[in-house]
Amino acid sequence: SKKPVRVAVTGAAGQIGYALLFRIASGEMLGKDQPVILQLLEIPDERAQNALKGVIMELEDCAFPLLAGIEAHSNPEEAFKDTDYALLVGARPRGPGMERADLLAANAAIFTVQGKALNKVASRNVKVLVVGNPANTNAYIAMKSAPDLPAKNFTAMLRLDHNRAASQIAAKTGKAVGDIKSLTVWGNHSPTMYADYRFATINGESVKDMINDQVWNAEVFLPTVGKRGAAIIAARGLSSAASAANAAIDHMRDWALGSNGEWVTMGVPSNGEYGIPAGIVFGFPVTTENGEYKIVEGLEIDAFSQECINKTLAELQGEADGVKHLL
Ligand code: NAX
Repeated sequence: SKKPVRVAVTGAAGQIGYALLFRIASGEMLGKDQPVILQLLEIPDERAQNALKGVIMELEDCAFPLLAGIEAHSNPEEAFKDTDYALLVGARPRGPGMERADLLAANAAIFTVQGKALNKVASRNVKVLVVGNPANTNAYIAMKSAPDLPAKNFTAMLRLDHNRAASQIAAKTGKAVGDIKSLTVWGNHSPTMYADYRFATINGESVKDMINDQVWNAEVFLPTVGKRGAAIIAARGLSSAASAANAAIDHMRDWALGSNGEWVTMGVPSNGEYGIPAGIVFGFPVTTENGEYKIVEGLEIDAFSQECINKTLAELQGEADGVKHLL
């Protein structure tokens, strides 16, 4: 049987953590033959650490055959020790009256510390997924704080936006969501993201031709996907958790085990593709194989798409400028 791998999860006592850890431990992320050791991080606060203890009791009570160990931590340098995968879910939420700049600064502090800790103690091949918002900029900060690790190992979660886009397209076309191929979401995980179905197909047929309605694209589809998080908060009184955890599983599973030639969306540091400045963590279409992702290149960007990409890029550059002095 395989040697266990180490999976660090931050914010482990939060709502996404509660929807995520059980699926990692059951083998849905890394395969039904891959034992895992969970290295869980929470803030030192007594309530958070107690909640974490409760989650660990429940994990134990599942008696997952693949769960080879569970650790609880309050120090990132211990939580990230030798870790092969790091899911950075914990972040500072926007409090009442908190300005965007304060939010950026609070998260910059968290992700600087965590980036440095990864740099110091994680496996040199660690695969990092940042879920905590602002996810792209937090990934950028962690990456910049970890100069000894390959930049390409730092990614941000755009997969929830991708999956939301797929579900809207399935509803619009009346086709099965699992048959949708070559969909992507460009840019920032925020309402400015650009979900792009121009290249998408269903059973070989073009989705764009099937829908053939640019007004629906611009005025219904994009705002629906972009504001889906807010719609869920309005309905549930809490932000998306199970769907976010599911997207994190999808992202890591595809990265680790491959996408079999299919496109998936990941937020990854640009190497200059599509004119996105190098280093900016941007949602791109990628394919994955042998534990590596590759940005799909050479796609045509029409005027409407360019405008959408420019808008989400401008927002990301604004966020990067906002934390520049902290790095
Ligand atoms: P919760 O508030 O339920 O849980 C967050 C947990 O993180 C808390 O238990 C908190 O104590 C812990 N935490 C805070 N700072 C920490 C630190 N420095 N080290 C370790 N743990 C820390 O939030 P939840 O609903 O689980 O959401 C977590 C994050 O995901 C939020 O930032 C949220 O905005 C973000 N999301 C990102 C999504 C994406 O698609 N990228 C979608 C879903 C979600 O909104």
